[in-house]
Amino acid sequence: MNDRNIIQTTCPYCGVGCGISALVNEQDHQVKILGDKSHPANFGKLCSKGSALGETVELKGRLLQPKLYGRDAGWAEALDLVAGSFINTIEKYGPDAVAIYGSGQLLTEDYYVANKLMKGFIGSGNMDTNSRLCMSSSVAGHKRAFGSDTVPGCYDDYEQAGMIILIGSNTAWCHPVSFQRIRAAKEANPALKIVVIDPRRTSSCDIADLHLPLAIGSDTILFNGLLFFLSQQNALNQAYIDAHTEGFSEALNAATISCNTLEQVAAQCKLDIDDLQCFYQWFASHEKVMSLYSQGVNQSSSGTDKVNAIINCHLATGRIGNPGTGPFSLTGQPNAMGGREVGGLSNQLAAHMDFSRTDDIERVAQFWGADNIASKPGLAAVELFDAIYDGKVKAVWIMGTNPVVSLPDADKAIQALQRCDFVVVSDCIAKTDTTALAHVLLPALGWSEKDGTVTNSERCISRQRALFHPAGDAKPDWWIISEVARRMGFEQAFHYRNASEIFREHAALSGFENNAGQRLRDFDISTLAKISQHDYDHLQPVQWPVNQAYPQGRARLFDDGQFFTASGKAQFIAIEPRPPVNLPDKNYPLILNTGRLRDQWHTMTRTAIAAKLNQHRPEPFVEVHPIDAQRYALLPNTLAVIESQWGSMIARVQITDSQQQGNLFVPMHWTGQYASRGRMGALVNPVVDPVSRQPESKHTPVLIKAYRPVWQGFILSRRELTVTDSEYWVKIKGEQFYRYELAGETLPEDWRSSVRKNLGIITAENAQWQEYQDPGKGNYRAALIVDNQLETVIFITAGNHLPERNWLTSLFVKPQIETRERMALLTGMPPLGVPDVGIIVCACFNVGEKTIRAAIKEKGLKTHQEVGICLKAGTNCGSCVPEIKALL
Ligand SMILES: Nc1nc2c(c(=O)[nH]1)N[C@H]1C(S)=C(S)[C@@H](COP(=O)(O)OP(=O)(O)OC[C@H]3O[C@@H](n4cnc5c(=O)[nH]c(N)nc54)[C@H](O)[C@@H]3O)O[C@H]1N2
Ligand SMILES: Nc1nc2c(c(=O)[nH]1)N[C@H]1C(S)=C(S)[C@@H](COP(=O)(O)OP(=O)(O)OC[C@H]3O[C@@H](n4cnc5c(=O)[nH]c(N)nc54)[C@H](O)[C@@H]3O)O[C@H]1N2
Ligand code: SF4
Ligand SMILES: [Mo]
Repeated sequence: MNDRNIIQTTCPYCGVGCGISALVNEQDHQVKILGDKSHPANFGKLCSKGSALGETVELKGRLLQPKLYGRDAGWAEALDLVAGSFINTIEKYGPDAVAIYGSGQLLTEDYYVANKLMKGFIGSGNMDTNSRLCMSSSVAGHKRAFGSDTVPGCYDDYEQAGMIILIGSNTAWCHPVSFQRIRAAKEANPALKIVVIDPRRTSSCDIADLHLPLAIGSDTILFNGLLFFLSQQNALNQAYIDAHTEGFSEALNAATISCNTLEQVAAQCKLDIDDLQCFYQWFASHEKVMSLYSQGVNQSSSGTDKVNAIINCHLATGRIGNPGTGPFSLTGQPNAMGGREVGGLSNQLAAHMDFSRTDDIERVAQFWGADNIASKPGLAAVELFDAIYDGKVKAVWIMGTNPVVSLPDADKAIQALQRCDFVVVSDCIAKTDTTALAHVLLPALGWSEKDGTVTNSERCISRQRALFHPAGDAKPDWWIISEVARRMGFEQAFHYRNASEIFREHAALSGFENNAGQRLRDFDISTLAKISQHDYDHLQPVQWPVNQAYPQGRARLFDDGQFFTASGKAQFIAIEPRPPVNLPDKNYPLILNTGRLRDQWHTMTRTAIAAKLNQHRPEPFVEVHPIDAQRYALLPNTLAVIESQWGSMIARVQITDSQQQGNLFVPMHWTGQYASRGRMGALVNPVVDPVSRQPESKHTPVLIKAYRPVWQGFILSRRELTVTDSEYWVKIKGEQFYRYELAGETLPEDWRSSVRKNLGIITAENAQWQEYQDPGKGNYRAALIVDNQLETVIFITAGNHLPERNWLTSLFVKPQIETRERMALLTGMPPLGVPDVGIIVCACFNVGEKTIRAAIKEKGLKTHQEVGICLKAGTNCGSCVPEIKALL
């Protein structure tokens, strides 16, 4: 490989938006991933997920051809069918009977075209996106306070801040490269105070001076309390309030009514009063405060109020727009921000214009040459799927999202799509829980083939560049949408030949009637409206606005105290705290909280392909506080059923006091592709915030009880098997093997024939079986060796004891299996003298827990840095440092 094969692109996962230098080997379809040292989001650093991208570009499992009602088809037929069905539905039932449900994982160009088609030309507002489940409370909160959806600050502020508050954000796992930057800032400046506000003690607490484990949903009380405290302590910036804001006294009044003593706030938030006071005092005494927040704030029935309660405190102290200060919404998806720029939410129109102003509607209609533009907002995600369920929306096109996993009340979403007349899904992966329900499947390019732009949390626009030629018949999303639009009769408006044409149009719209002097709209990249193909191809990361006043982009907004409201002043919002909707009761006494794991991305369609990323947390689990575990008779590592009024799941019990009593936590990632009963969305409360329409994903009343299968076991197999007939199964891809965790409710008469027959395990001529059966105890163990390599191991028991999987799994990468290993196989334990690495802690360098423990003990290691020097663990992305510290 030489320099010519190095392509600069952007990571397709989180909103940090890290730059990647990809060393491409087109011939072998392989790519080596390195951090791009010149990219301002990461300066060369990557986390475990970004580093493992090379393992996800394989073509196995990709959707490579259009499929119509289950059969392969060509593009022309597929596009005609989609266009024809949409036209027929619109003719019969009107434009609001069709919808597009998009995603913050589409590129800006894709997103722009989808939105333009639905709102501009079909004439319905029914284009919404998974960002409704993600950022819509932030969008709504920003608009209420600033008159625009503006993230004022930037990553450089981390180093300049005196205090950083992480609110409802597990930054260590969800924005790892930003977290490493904050950690480094703290190491360089130990006076930097870090406060984590999260009901759970997460890995992000590793660098915290203070952790406030507040009651779920009580953030508005906490920040109202802070506003009142600041006024009591004379810690307000009255000059700023007077000059640049409106509505302060109403906001303070509301705070005074609801949250006027520390005791009251502490009791309602279930916090220690000294900790609360400490936080308030630190906030009062630090001039440079940043509030970083994410889904613990947004995903709530009072999400928008939470956002404004936080912003209120920044406005009251004038801490916004200047280095090291400000509220900072950490965006989730790689292009959550780009989606907002093009107007992907059903209440938005385009280029930060929305349906609330008729002059916006006229302006966009004029720019697009659209005489049929929608005039009112469309349905928001949860309501959209309700409307599909009710038969009001009859044709839907889903792009780049997996709603039957990620929506609340997700079983209802399945039923909705089952009832729907016409379901189109564009995805790059063939088998997902949502593609399973599609009438038409359209193959989209994957990350490594796509070409366009994304915008990260700090408003930085970066290029994603194609590393490989398109796989199979896959096409860019913008192309697919444009082709359908043209077939629907909108030839003129969708005549795009490449992504840069779309980008230029998008940039031009942002500047259209947006004269800098008039301060109409924050989003303005008009300088890029005439960008040449060459310059687009070489576009370097740039933070919007990029206009006449700021041709090189702008790091911070609001430094001049000017906002995009009618008066030019920021608005305080009076917050009346409300409890979450649907509280626990005697039937459903616990609260289910949901969220993310370090090494998986959402519904696992891509991260679960990388064996490396499946090691950290291989199975769906539920975190339970020790007292709750006792109360509900749950033992560690056994299975439990969790039920809400909407649905149920099964997960492995993990008992931990990082969880509050009364709360459970499950990861959001597992789907029907990887687990029989792991879809947590089935349980989740479908209540939405009244302003943002964002669902309450972090607060569902549930019950938990032990699940007692008749038998349980696991299979490790070099080849993929079909194991779907046991009640509980989980499939995990490993390094040259597949692991299946199983449990069932009926014992077969004979394991031997049952297992071999049902699993279709080969018995080649040169295959050697080892077997042990103890029908009395219900134990069955078997190993199959083919050509001196381990092919399959099976461990089943009607009791509780099963060996750990680590040593057995390590045998699959060995070219030959040794005699002493073969002898030990059915014990499941390594022969004497062979080390067992334990559960993998460091995914980057594959270092296991037992290896780290042994090194700590034998070499007397005292710090995570020493562990790093000795074993390399924790020295790449650093996301496992909290776990290494816990082992120390
Ligand atoms: N590894 C990984 N990283 C990701 C993703 C991924 O799938 N995997 N997804 C990306 C996306 S799209 C997003 S949106 C972000 C999300 O990033 P985060 O928001 O950081 O992730 P979550 O784990 O969903 O939730 C964060 C925390 O909110 C807490 N929380 C729950 N309820 C409350 C509450 O009422 N108040 C407060 N203060 N906290 C509460 C939870 O306990 C949880 O620890 O991550 C992005 N990064
Ligand atoms: N209970 C609960 N529910 C949640 C959350 C939570 O914390 N708790 N978080 C919510 C949040 S913040 C989010 S962002 C959502 C995420 O939820 P989803 O959006 O449903 O999850 P993904 O797995 O990211 O789905 C992306 C899909 O797009 C496909 N894809 C990837 N790239 C492309 C592309 O370029 N083009 C096309 N056409 N397809 C592509 C992938 O294969 C995958 O099937 O989940 C939400 N749901
Ligand atoms: S922090 Fe990790 S997942 Fe997020 S953009 Fe960077 S490398 Fe990708
Ligand atoms: Mo998200």
